[in-house]
Amino acid sequence: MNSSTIASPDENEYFETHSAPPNLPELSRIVQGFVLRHHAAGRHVVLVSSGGTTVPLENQTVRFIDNFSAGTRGATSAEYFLEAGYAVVFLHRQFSLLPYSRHYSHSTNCFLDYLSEWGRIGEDGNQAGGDVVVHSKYRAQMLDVLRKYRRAKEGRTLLLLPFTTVTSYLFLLREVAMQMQMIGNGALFYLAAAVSDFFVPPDRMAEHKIQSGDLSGAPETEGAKPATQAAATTKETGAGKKLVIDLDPVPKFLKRLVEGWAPEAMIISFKLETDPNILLYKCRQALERYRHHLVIGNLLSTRKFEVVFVDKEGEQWIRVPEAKDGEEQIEIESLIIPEVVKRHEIVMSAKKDGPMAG
Ligand code: 9Z3
Repeated sequence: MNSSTIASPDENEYFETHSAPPNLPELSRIVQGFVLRHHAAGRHVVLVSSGGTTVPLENQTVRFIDNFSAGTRGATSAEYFLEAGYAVVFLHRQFSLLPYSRHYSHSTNCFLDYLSEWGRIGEDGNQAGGDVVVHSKYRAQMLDVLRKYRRAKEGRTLLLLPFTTVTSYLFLLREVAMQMQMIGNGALFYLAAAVSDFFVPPDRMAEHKIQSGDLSGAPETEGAKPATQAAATTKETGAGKKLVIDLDPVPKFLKRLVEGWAPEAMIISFKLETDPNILLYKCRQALERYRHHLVIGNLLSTRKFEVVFVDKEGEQWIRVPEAKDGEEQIEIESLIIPEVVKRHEIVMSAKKDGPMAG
């Protein structure tokens, strides 16, 4: 199916009125090569999206709205997919957590705390000809991470694609999905990124930094939108200026992904809530609305300890067992990924055996 045949006016308008990332054609070629190479080697390919998207309030962006996500879910999941033999396209918010380096980059330790000095003490009492080594306490764990990282690097099984804004995320998602179409249901989408639901349309976007102070007497700003047109405006309240933001809804791209961009792939989305009473309802609603394979629900406060898989058969909770004394808690992704892989295999074999086979 060609995506353009089912594109809604909203979707078309979004892509027509926003600029694609300038390096999109080059990235597209890189993704194509990556997908083809791994498919030829008999590997499945998963797109893992990770981190939050931003919504700029100004063209020359000083202020923006962000979505919560450190990238832990995505980066950790990517590691377990690589362990399970998948090639991973890691579509992530720039500077959020990355597979492997996540163990050191965002820890409460400074990375220098993992290191110690080793060497000879010179005559002046200072270290002379010394070396920097990993602190013995961290050596075994770091060696394990290093070996996995090297394996991914040597096999070129991890492709990093950064985004910042919701627009760059959507252009990249569409492009990668189109390239992954060639591997049919060997493609898996694991959408853990926290994607903005609202945006500022380009025709209502301020060019320059929105001013909170008094500008009377200042030279006129080139490209300024009249207050009536701008999506973000300041209003005098008497007790100071108020910022009023009027955002449009982002078109429902998950629907486009399922129906047009990657109709044969297995698609998994995440649903984040804070109110436990509505989590299951919202997961079922998403499944009903987009008709994809699986929604993984999680609550902000317990996301590292429990998630719920919701599909058309029902729901299944996955919980991290309590750690015994002195033991480290296991990562919930070490339970999520094997379950996802199992379900992907079922989807792939069902298609093989189905009426369309052959
Ligand atoms: C998630 O629910 C992720 O699991 C988290 C991961 C963002 C909670 P961290 O990166 O957090 O480990 O800190 N992602 C989906 C979030 C989202 O915005 N989903 C939309 C929704 O819930 C649908 S695409 O409506």
